[in-house]
Amino acid sequence: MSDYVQMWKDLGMDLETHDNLCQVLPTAFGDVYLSQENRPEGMNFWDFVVSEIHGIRPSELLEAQKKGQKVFGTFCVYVPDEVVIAANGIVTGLCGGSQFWVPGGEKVLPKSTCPLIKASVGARLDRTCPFFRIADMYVGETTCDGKKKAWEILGEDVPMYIMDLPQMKREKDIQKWAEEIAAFARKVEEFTGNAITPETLGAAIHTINEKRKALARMYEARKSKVLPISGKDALLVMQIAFFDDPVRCAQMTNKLCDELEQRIQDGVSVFPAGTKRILLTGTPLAIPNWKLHHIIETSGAAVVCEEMCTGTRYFENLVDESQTTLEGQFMALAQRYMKTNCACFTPNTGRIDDILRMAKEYQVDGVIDVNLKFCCLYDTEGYTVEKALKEAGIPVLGIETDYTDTDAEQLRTRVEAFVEMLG
Ligand code: BJ8
Repeated sequence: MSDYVQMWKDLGMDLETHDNLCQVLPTAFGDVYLSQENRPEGMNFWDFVVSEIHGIRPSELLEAQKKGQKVFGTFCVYVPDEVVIAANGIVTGLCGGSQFWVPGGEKVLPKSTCPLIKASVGARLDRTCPFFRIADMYVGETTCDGKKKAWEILGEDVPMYIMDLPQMKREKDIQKWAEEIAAFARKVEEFTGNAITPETLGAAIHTINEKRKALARMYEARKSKVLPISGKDALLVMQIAFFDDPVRCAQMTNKLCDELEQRIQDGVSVFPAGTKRILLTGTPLAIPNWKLHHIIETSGAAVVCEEMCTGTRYFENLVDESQTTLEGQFMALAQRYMKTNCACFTPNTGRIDDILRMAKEYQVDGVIDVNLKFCCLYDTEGYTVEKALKEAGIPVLGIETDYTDTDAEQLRTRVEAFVEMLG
């Protein structure tokens, strides 16, 4: 990635500290990813993107900015990309998934904040992530308390717009979310200088639906008894999907899926027959958080599905494309986004239904409920999740972890015992 040094300098990044990240990432990626056997050839694209993660996409974003496009950084799957794209803007994910950024976040946040928030704030304030430097505006949302307060700190440093997400799913809440999306659209129009019309919003809705369909197709392949792709590889595709151009992302995912479907037909599996199938549920796994997948898949099991925002919550449910007015489209967006089941909602029974449904669809042997340390929402909801699974006779293991490696061996012991218990 050394070709990008000048770009990072121009972005005002702390090059010395950033160098440390550039040194450890390839080794971590090699250990976790390149050690796998029989990977689909279609993964070459995603490997390439990771190898250039702080170079290739950031330089594309800078080129787009030179042509007048605005870049919006987001942290949550409730923020509708479609609205930004309709105004010729670009969306990039900004969640931090590495311990590398956590100490930077702890300079301003309580230590008892979840690592995802600490890493995101640290990446910005320590100037060690180009995406955080490039985004012209950040879009936050009122999901959890930690994030709400973090926006106030980030807002001192960068233009910040916050969407007020309802915490219940009554008719009036969906209506309120449609109004919130309409207000966001006005802000985006003002910030980009481009009008959003039913035509541009309709086209953007179609683009993002196509990306959702491609990701859903990859997950469909993971339902097969013949597993054509590892959980680690599928996770990588999901993580990059938050950063990549949506049209290219759909194209490359569909290309990968052609190969996966062929593999299923030919009986080519990346795991031996009888490998235990695990559904992961819980808090998101932002790039480069590959810790739990790696532990599970080197402990005799395979991750076949993630009921997470870096998983099914990102692509399930399409937006109705038949609306022809902005009002109708904002409501269609609100209806689709409010079908996402995050623990910040009460009640959140839809998530329990999803988990039970997915356990069947993906033919899982057991579920691991993973919670990022200090995420009170998912930690508390773990009670309901685990109770429902036990009642359904599905083995479940609850895990709490962070981005450090200090608990890796302890986690491995627990995961191995769980897999063994699955028989
Ligand atoms: S829709 S999961 S992306 S809010 S893990 S920061 S909740 S303390 S990330 Fe999330 Fe949107 Fe929900 Fe998904 Fe807070 Fe919990 Fe941390 Fe979290």
